[in-house]
Amino acid sequence: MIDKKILNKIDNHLNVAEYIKKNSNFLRGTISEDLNNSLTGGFIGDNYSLIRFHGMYQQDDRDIRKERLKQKLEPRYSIMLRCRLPGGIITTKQWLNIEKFAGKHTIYGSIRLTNRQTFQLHGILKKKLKSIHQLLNKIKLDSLATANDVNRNVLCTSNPMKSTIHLEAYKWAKKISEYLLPKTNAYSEIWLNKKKLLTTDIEPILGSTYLPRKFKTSILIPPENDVDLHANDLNFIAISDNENKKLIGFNILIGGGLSIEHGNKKTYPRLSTELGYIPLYKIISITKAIITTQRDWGNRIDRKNAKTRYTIERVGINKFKKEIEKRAKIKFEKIKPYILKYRGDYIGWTKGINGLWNLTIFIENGRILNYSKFLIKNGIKEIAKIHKGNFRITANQNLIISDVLEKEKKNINNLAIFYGLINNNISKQRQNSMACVSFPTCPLAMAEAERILPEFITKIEIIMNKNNINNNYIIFRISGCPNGCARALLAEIGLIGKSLNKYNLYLGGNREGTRIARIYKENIKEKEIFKELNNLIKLWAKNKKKEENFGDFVIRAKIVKPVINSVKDFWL
Ligand code: SRM
Ligand code: SF4
Repeated sequence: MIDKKILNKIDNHLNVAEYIKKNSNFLRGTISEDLNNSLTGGFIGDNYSLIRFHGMYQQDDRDIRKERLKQKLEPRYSIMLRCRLPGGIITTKQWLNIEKFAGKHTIYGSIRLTNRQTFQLHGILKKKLKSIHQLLNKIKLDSLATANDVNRNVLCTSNPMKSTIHLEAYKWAKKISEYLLPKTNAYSEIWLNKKKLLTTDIEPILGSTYLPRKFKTSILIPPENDVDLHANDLNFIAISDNENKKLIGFNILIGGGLSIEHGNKKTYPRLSTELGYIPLYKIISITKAIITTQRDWGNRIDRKNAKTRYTIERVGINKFKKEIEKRAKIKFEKIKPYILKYRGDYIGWTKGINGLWNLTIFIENGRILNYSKFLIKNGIKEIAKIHKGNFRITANQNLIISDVLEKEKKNINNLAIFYGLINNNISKQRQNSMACVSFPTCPLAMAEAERILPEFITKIEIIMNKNNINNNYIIFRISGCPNGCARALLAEIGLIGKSLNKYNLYLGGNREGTRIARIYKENIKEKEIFKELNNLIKLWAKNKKKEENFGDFVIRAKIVKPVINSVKDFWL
């Protein structure tokens, strides 16, 4: 661990995270030594941060933290592991292996689907870490680069129902993910017991100090915006030929992101900016140019200002674009027309144009667990045993049993009904709501999110019923803190945790996910939240134009001013 005082003497410019990376020997640190240290359940010093590059976060159970401190015990440390799963596709064989491990070594045996199309395993003890990495390796998965200053899990529109180009788009998500992976051998040495290579590590794309901050990439197939493109640094919008049969290229959009800090006006959410269109063969050179420009130009002094969106605002979008064109030796063509319409998943059975069936299962909070009423986890396991296709995790924390043959459908349907995976009573409102993990595992949580979402939705459902609009819905999201993991700033109604039981209430995002919500009430408790929602939903039900959605209504009715250019007007 580097002494901060020494650091300041050496250089008082770069932030500490930069020194940790620089001195990590290409992400090795002393992780191996820490693994053998049985005096603590956690990782010490720089390793706390370095294990993130390997896809793991050190956590403790916040519900019992105070009690353990009182008893002079170390917090109950354990590790959350996040898998790398570009486009969210996992084979049923892989699933069965993961589910077996989770059953033995995670909190309540749970698997948590995330809104970046992968899964997290919470509560793994340090001594079990090598086994999970070796298992992942055996089934051709890994958790490399799912956290910290690298390109994260690459998203790809998940619903295969309508699109002939889905498979091609997915292949690109995988290719980009692999292309941008760290090249260091550290992961293999530490977790897979592979020998240290004699050659020197080099990181031709990410560089020896990796990126200034996390970097997020998405591929989306219009009109779906299920991946919420505006939460990502780099976005590829799929463009197909005139017959909509072949992928021909992508529109490129950059600089999206949602995290803020309460009251810190130097932070702001930002929508992605359109750069232009590129044909398929230029994808890799464009990807490299964009990520290396952010690598070289991103702020390494202030981490709160280090993401691509801040770099773009500092240097100007035109300069950023020119640099990309120079590095990639290309000229962007004009953006090709596209429309965005939906963000949700199609819960239930749908038939793809390839003749295969897909069953999208609604998973509340993405939490795959055996509940007392429904054995969700067992149900998915039983389906995995007989299903010949794949599973797909969606960016809305749901699961698709994809590419089901006609002859398989009946058996899968029966299992899904038996285990409560098909439930026609789930309202549209519930389907279009989302929360982040928050308490008890997230160290940054300020207020509850996942644990209170179900009950908050029930209250919204009651209000909708009262106003005879129970067939309608409002995109509703709760983030436990302003890091904004549930993408609450792109919701029609968003709650962002301020402190225990208190939230800021945001209104005015739209259904398509192309408008940022604005703060309406600050620091309010549940009772006040529902008093406000009661009034607002009643007003909407009474005064809305025929197809007018809640987010558009609150803008038209001047309940909140629209956020037009978030860089300038988000904090007004
Ligand atoms: Fe997130 C940090 C959970 C999507 C913005 N996020 C965290 C950590 C790892 C807390 C930490 O740093 O110790 C949370 C772990 C909680 C736990 O116990 O599991 C966490 N983030 C999640 C997940 C699991 C939420 C979910 O319920 O699905 C999502 C995992 C995605 C994945 O598989 O990779 C998740 N996080 C997001 C998103 C949404 C997205 O990417 O589409 C955002 C907002 C978009 C953006 O980046 O602007 C997001 N998470 C953050 C931030 C703020 C980053 C920033 O730019 O400042 C942090 C804090 C940080 O990185 O310092 C954070
Ligand atoms: Fe944790 Fe905050 Fe992200 Fe929720 S939004 S998971 S509380 S970091």
